[in-house]
Amino acid sequence: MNQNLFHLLAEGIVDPKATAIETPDGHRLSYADILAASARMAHALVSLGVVPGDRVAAQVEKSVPALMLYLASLRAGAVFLPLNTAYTPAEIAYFIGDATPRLFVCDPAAAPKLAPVAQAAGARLMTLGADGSGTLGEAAAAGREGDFATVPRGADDLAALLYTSGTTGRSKGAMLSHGNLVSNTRALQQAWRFDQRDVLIHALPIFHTHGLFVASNVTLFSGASMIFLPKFDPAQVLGLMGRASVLMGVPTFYVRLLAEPGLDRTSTAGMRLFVSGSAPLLAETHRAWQQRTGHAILERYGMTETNMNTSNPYEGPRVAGTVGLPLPGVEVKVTDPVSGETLPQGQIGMVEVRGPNVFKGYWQMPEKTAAELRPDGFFITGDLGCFDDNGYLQIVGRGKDLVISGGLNVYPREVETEIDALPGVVESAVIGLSHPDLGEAVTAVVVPDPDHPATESAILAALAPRLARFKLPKRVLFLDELPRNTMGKVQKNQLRDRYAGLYG
Ligand code: MCA
Ligand code: AMP
Repeated sequence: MNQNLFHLLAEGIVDPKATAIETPDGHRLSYADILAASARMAHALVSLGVVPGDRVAAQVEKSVPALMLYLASLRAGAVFLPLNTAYTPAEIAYFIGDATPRLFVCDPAAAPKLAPVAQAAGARLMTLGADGSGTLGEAAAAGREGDFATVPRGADDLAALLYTSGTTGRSKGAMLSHGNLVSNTRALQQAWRFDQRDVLIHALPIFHTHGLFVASNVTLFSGASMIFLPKFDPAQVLGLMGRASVLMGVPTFYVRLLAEPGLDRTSTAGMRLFVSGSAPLLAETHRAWQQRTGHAILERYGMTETNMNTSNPYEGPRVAGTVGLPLPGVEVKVTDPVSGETLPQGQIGMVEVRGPNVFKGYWQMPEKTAAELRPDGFFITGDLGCFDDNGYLQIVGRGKDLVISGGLNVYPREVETEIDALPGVVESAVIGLSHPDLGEAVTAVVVPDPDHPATESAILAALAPRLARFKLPKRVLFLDELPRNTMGKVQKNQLRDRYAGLYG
């Protein structure tokens, strides 16, 4: 049986005339329109030489054509590789050099600076604008064929490759299969009671798991519709709540919405569900939201490698500060980080997960895969947690050195490597400090060269062309030396304590 995610999605369409996507400019696409548009795009991919198993990489603005590119890649049996629009050409060079895609699709305006990057990786460069312009958009529009035989795929065949930075070394491509994505979509549909009456406010980017898989796949598999916004704007989102039913967001969405004076019980009365994930939701945000709107935000927990693992219940208490219960079909255990033995309930340890949601390993990195994915199928998440008396999981910290800023992951090692290479710097430590809007703010602590000390502005200016803007430190602080333990390891906890409160 064909286990291609798109085939299963299409097979489940009950009403082809129902609206699947609408955009703020009033444009509507029915499910029949999606079938036809993704078919035309899939024909264009095939005509460009894409064969099953090929990677199709894309750094494109969030738009309906961009979503069609994702669906078309699935239909053609290709492996879709979405890339954050904030990545610099230097960052893109690594991803496409590693993944060797057949095609690299970028925004028409970015083509001149990305052409050499595509060429170096041996990828054919195509362009796709948010309005459907560009060489790929034109190729799709030229094809009249509104039908395409979706390529048969098995559950274990790859559907997507999503890069996630490692604590050491370079980013790793997490290989996600059709079976991974479909099983998680179905688990979430069931857990969150999605059906064709739902209208999702889609304000997340579509280059990560949250916006691409959780939000889009769940909506489309349910026959529901989504209001597809190019980016998150709190006033616009609030204004749409009168005719929507669900919002999915990172905690920063909820913090910013709480600053909107119009957020109250009346403006949210038609909504049935607010979901938060990708970073910890502060219990105080959860409580403030409930007081203002009467709704309890449903917090869930996931990862690029595993899709979603746990969720607070739809019916039953949604407990602030917890990420809820394992989703159907997902096993979660808390283990001793050294021995790997399961710990008794209540004890803090490493969170490990197993299930049909767990990825197939890291692209061409068997040693990294072996280090994080146990032979019995449990994936070592790098998150520290414990189960409470009611079986709810709490994430209490991270065993991995990672900063999550506005729902986007920043690996300190990557930023430190760039800073350490700059003139006037002896060494650096990059930490996350509590930030009222972003949750955590990337902050650099630098030991300057006493003879020619680097300045904050010089460091930031030098990093800007190298790193995506969300990775740039919000502040650079200077110290004569970094605190170290007897083993010589930098004590980041001491730095976090010392500068706690920097951002208010
Ligand atoms: C933008 N900037 C940021 C961030 N976003 N800085 C730090 N952290 C960020 N997240 C910078 C920009 O570079 C710019 O800097 C300035 O802030 C304002 O940019 P702007 O575009 O206006 O920002 P924004 O539109 O207000 O964006 C903030 C945001 C956005 C809405 C929170 O970052 C966002 O949509 N985050 C969601 C990310 C997400 O989908 N995560 C899910 C990953 P300058 O002024 O210097 O140019 S999937 C995942 O984690 C797992 C699987 C899971 O469980 O879901
Ligand atoms: P990513 O690499 O983008 O897949 O980020 C996954 C990481 O985000 C997880 O390993 C957690 O550290 C974090 N995360 C996601 N959801 C939550 C949540 N609800 N609470 C705390 N941390 C979360």
